[in-house]
Amino acid sequence: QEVHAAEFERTFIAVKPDGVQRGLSHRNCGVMRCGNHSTTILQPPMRDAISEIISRFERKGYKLVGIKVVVPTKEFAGKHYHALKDKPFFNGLSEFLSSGPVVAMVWEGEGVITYGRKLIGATDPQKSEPGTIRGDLAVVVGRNIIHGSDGPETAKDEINLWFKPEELVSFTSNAEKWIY
Ligand code: RTP
Repeated sequence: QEVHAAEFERTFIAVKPDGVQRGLSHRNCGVMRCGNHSTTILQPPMRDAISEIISRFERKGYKLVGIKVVVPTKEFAGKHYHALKDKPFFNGLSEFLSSGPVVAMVWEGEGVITYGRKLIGATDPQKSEPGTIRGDLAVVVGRNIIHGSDGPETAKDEINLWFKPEELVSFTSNAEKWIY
């Protein structure tokens, strides 16, 4: 089946500050001593939130077409979550999203918006199935480590909000004819 990259849909995925910090935090680091040197080593469960998320999308067959690390302002975070502006947790949520680095990504592929949400799992990690990103890696709703667009319109809006067109690439990977 011949499919053109241009036909594929795109979604906005973000590793939120909790997911990023889970990976970079020195809270649980170990120290290895070697002669006069002491080296900090991140313990395996703490170093892999970003790579784990990327690899789950990659393994499925989706394609990364944009990625950057940003610390959004609270105002920007508020724009991102504008649909939730009447919720009691809106202020805290915007503050939280702007509290540290976020890994912003655009993923491309057939069904990536809906299936991406499946990979992510239910909003509340207590309700996400094991095997999903939140089910496997998160515990509470306020720290559910990842965001994914919930439909074609939000995907378009969120991609436009976070990325300039020139920050996204369009390419056909060699693997594609074995995926589609
Ligand atoms: P996201 O937009 O982050 O992918 O999450 P979602 O669609 O699964 O959930 P949504 O209802 O859009 O909520 C956005 C984020 O708000 C936080 N939240 N906190 N009761 C609460 O304290 C509460 N409910 C939602 C979560 O971080 C959720 O991902």
